[in-house]
Amino acid sequence: MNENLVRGKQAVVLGLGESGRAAAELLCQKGANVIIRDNYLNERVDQVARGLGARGMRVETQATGFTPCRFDLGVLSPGINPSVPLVTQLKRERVPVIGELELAYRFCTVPVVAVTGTNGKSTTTELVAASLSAGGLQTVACGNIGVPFSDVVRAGEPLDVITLEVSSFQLEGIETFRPRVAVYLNFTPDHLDRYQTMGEYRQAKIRVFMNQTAEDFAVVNPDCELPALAARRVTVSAYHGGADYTFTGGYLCYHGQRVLAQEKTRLRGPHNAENQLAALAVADLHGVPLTETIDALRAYRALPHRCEVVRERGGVTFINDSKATNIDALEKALLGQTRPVVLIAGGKDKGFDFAPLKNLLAEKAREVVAIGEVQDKLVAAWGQYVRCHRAADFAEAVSVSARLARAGDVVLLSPGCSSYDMFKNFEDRGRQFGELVAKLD
Ligand code: UMA
Repeated sequence: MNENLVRGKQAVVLGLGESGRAAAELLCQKGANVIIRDNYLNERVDQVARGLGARGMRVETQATGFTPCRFDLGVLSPGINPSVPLVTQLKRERVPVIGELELAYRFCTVPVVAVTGTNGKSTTTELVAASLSAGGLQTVACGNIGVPFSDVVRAGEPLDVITLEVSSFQLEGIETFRPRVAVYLNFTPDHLDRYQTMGEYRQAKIRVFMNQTAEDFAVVNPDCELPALAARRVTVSAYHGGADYTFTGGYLCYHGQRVLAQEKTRLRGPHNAENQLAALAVADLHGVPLTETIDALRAYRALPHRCEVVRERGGVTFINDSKATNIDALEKALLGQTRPVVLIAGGKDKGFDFAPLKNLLAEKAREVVAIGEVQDKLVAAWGQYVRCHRAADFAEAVSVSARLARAGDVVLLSPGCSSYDMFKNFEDRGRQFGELVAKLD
């Protein structure tokens, strides 16, 4: 973006979470006058608002009221549904509204690798960043993974490439965003509390390709239904022998040649193999020698809250898979279990149909402890196939699970739902699980 397009202009940032704060700081650095609007006033918003206020940015909440003002640009945080009045009013006033990702991209001077998909995005983003770094390229992992893209752009570090995790919410707000490499890992039901249909969710996701040209690359899973792509395709799949990168007999392979045995890495299962294959593909596109990528894949440790063993107690293994915020992730976690499972599942209702998991549950789970907003829905969907219990709160869920588990079992927290009905986020849920499990005698 030409800085003059922002300098001296009146910008409004919607949402004062991580993205909103970062977008406001970037706009301020580029010389815009910035107002930030957030529907909710809480301690965190108040604290961030003070910091920004000291640097000339004004924060308005529903509590303070929104001052009438003519804006030249609106920047939307990804978690805010574009259909809420905060956004529709701006659109009615014909103020151009873009997402935080688009804003950062307009000031970004470095090529971007964008990683999207329903599951595995963060792991793949980290694997890609580690592989590129191993090849001597300066990169950072940012975006939906936690560090806002706008912060990285504002910092202006001399990078060779930006490794960016992108969500469907972020992609809704792009206009010119054009990744040099777009990685599309998989597509399964999620976010049906935001999207009316799966089609709508897919439309948002495939926007990652919309500005790519024949000079760019799309690393895709051939299992995904995709439109014709302008970018050059590289395929990765753990299930399709015909893909460029495959997973065969426990080996990550390139055009049928074994590259690395997965058991030499710390990740397991076909879903992780696809994440690793995507990293191999991206590293190769950047000219990273294979030996360096292999070293990076071998050294990589799984992120917390993803099938993480937190304790062994009396022959029972407690596993924290709090990152499983949709059914597909829960299914993958169950498929990976070789011992009887006591499952803790449930949380905020995102509109999922839980019935399709009933046979897998009957096969893998001894008991289910249901939590959160979807508790009744889970019991109705699974109650005939596996013994289900309702827990009044999370502490009870953990203590009941521990009591139900026998030596040789696994207590698996893999909620299949987001956490916002009971926790700050999935990390908070996973952390509380670890603490409660640690306290069991
Ligand atoms: N708010 C309103 N009005 C509303 C809704 C929210 O004012 O109607 C305000 C809230 O009061 C809050 C702010 O908006 O102050 C929150 O904004 P946000 O939900 O966009 O959250 P951020 O803190 O900016 O975090 C976002 C991503 N969150 C979402 O997309 C929901 C983070 O991804 C990301 O790490 C961060 O930007 C930095 O890029 C998290 C996530 O859960 C991990 N992502 C989803 C997922 O992975 O499934 C998409």
